[in-house]
Amino acid sequence: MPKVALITGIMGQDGAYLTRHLLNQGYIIWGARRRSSQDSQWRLEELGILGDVQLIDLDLLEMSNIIEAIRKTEPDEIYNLAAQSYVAVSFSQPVYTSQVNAISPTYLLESIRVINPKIKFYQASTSEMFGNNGAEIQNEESVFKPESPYAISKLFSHWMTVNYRKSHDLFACSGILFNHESPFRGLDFVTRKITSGFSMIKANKLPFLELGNVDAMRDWGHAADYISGMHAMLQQPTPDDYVLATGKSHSVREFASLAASVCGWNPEWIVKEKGEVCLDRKTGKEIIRISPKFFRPVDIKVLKGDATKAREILGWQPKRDFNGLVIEMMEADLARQKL
Ligand code: NAP
Ligand code: F7E
Repeated sequence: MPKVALITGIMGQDGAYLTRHLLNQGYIIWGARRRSSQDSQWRLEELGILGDVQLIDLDLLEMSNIIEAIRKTEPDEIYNLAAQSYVAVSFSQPVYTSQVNAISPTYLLESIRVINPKIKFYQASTSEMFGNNGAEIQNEESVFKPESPYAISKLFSHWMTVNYRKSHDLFACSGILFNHESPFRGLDFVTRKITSGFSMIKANKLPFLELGNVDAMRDWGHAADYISGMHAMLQQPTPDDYVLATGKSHSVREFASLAASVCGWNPEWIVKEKGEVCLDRKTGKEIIRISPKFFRPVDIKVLKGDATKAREILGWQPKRDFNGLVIEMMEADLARQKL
């Protein structure tokens, strides 16, 4: 009998890659998506797998949607990827963020406990939970010091997942994933904002790109690599929590400089009276302006993850590196502009 997986957030970046991965493993996929007036199916369409999944309407804020989805789909595994996933937005929508990211996963866990405690559960936790904890590198034992409503809401659902495992014996795992990107990344996250913005400058549709804190450093991996780790967590004899990360950290400035060079520019960062800018040295054209609009009330300076446990127990390790990721994302956005 093929296994059945219910994936919340199937229309997001990770949902699309996870669906492809599980289809390749012979799973039957139920994709939970919320109603939207915008086209959210494009990732599954681009991967050519939209027709291979069954979709079910589910807004995480409606407990009845969750109960009905679990009853109807009878899953072996639930991957909870749906979230208000924008850290910056969480500062202006803290209550909504907490409801979707903290309370809704609790609805899910409680529904599993009541309907069928044998269902395995994956919770999409995040490196943001570590915040500015002062450690050079973070693993499963590191101190959590969340710095945004997003991180706080995710820490709540992380501990709720751990608690349901301990108190109700659920097979519930928390994947503490560091930033992972791809050509399917949402347009507001900095990596895709850069690659899509640069492609629009090249196509003469945008004069220059505005960014915030370019000195922030993140451990950026490729989303397609991280999906197999999520699946592997639910295939172990016992449930546990795992960090997935590359172990290398780069600044937003490095990401933007490398993406600029893929576009054929020669980037030079200089401080002008109006603030810092990045120029193309060959033409003198401004390609980036630093704007206070995109700075956060609190930001995390640097994140770097230690995925030793995932490597040793899950046999997981990332295949793609930072340079390859930037080049792939930049080339994909140039191709989208037919450049
Ligand atoms: P994403 O592209 O933003 O996808 C999130 C999905 O959640 C979207 O499809 C969204 O639907 C859906 N969603 C939001 N609110 C919902 C609600 N109330 N009910 C039902 N669905 C809702 O995020 P991602 O990058 O794939 O990340 C997947 C998960 O991993 C998220 O939980 C994120 O917080 C977490 N995470 C991500 C990273 C990363 O670097 N990517 C790292 C650590 C953890 P719409 O399509 O309608 O907006
Ligand atoms: O910001 C800086 C910004 O929004 C990265 C989510 O998937 O990963 C993601 O959260 C850094 C921050 O991702 C702009 O201040 C500069 O320091 O791409 P981001 P994030 O906040 O790291 C974690 C692991 C998740 O769990 C989240 O769901 O880049 N930055 N200038 C900017 N960021 C944005 N978005 N836009 C800028 O203009």
